[in-house]
Amino acid sequence: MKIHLSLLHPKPAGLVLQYGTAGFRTTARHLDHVMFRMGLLAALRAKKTMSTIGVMVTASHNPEEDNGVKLIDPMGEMVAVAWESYATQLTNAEQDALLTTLKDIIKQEAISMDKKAMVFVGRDTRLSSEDLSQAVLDGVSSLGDHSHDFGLVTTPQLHYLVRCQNTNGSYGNASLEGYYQKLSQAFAVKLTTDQSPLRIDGANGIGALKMREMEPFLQQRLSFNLYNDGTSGRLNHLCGADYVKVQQRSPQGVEMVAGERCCSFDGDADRIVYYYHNPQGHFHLLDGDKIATLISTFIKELLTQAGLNLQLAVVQTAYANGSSTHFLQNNMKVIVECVKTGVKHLHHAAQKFDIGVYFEANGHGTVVFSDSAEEQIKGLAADPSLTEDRKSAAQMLEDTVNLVNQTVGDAISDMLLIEAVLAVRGLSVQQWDKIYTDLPNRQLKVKVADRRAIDTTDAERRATSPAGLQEAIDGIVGKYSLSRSFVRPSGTEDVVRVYAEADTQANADCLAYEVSLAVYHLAGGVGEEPKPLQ
Ligand code: NG1
Ligand code: ZN
Repeated sequence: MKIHLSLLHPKPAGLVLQYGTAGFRTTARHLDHVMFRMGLLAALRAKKTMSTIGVMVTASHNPEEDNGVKLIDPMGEMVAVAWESYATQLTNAEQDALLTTLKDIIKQEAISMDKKAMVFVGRDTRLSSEDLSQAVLDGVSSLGDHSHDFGLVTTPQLHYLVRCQNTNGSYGNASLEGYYQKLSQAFAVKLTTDQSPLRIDGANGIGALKMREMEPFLQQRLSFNLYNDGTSGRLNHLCGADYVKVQQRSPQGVEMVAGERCCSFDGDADRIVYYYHNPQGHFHLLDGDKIATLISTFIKELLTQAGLNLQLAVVQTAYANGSSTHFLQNNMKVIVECVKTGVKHLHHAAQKFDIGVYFEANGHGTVVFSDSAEEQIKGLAADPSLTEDRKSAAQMLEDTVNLVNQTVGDAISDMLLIEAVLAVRGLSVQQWDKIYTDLPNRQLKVKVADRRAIDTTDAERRATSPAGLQEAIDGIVGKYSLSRSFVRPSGTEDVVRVYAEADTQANADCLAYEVSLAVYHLAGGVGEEPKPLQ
């Protein structure tokens, strides 16, 4: 064990970081030692699981100056929760305690150190990502293990690569070419000729680069124009899925034409939202909830048409628009589950069903199929005795299985699926939008001295501490109609998030403001007091 190499990636004394909603995420200046140590941990996890493990260097939708790291488990999922605490322990161990901490983990997990491990590493387009991913590679090699550096990839591409590698190619070929081939073959739809080109906002990140790479594979089956492709603008700055969702406006750098559909990726291309301007120039957002509704309706209809009896569920978080939950439960009659924020929670909940569609309102989501569901779909699609109607539904379901990246939310794969559904169903973006009407909503952030002062329960919909906060929120919510509000500490930023929805935008804004004020006063707000929104 060449642990002395860790001295080349020293930990700033006293710095404490937490493995949050999506790994470690903070200013890039504080991450060199974290990356080295995540290289160590990934190698241990690879030995433990006797599989290839992934390490992705990215801070997703955060500003360019930040960076972060996520670990990927053998089937392309987020790393097991128990290992998140090892990640935190290893990251926070002071330099002289590193070896002991490492040995403790090896002992606790009874890891046999004689077999060589393999770690796949990828990174986004941030300036800091190249050096930081080198630190990961150094971590892996200091334990004498092997790594494969895939360089610039989207987060979901690395998840895909890891799964392919660990399933001996049955999920696809473990190369970027394999990814492009798999998706473009499944995207077999002939798009209707009246579809205007899709406008894609690449957030000046990796997604734009990878769309360019994929273009030849699609062979003009999808007509699109790329904006914010990273050639001039700054990553995630006034653009990208998070900006569009939170600001509820179109990004800079995209030419908006009334009625034409646009979509935005986030900085590592694991999120996507759609939007358009109506003829009056009003912005309309189609977020993760609208996407989940479109996809689950499509799958449900295909299941009926194919005569397949499979249980379909949609998994959401507290951020899902109340209208979407209502529509899914009451109109579509599908099972809806609400879980805590964070993809790992959604992913695990979705895996309990034959087919689980999960989306965060911010546009991170995918569909997961159980092995048995996949077998039944494939079996039916290959059955020569089927009627044309059932056969075509079964084949479309099979294409859907192949088109989705089942490991994690994937902007490129989600986009292709959405485009396919719109084309097959002959839906315009406006018709899709009309499936249900969102309740006006607002998301705000409040700075507090210590966001851990807030504890929540009931899938984060109620606060259990500090004392009096939930009662205050209940009181405020009671003043508005069709209203709902909740608060929770962010797992990726040093803030408390406030969400509110109500009958009008003005009321949603007032409600969000009043609740922010309550958080500020009852949970140790710092800096300026929240101000009313205009
Ligand atoms: P936090 O900062 O814990 O709210 C945000 C998103 C999550 C998830 C993670 C990881 C919201 C409200 N929260 O988490 O849904 O996507 O980032 O990227 O969108
Ligand atoms: Zn992301």
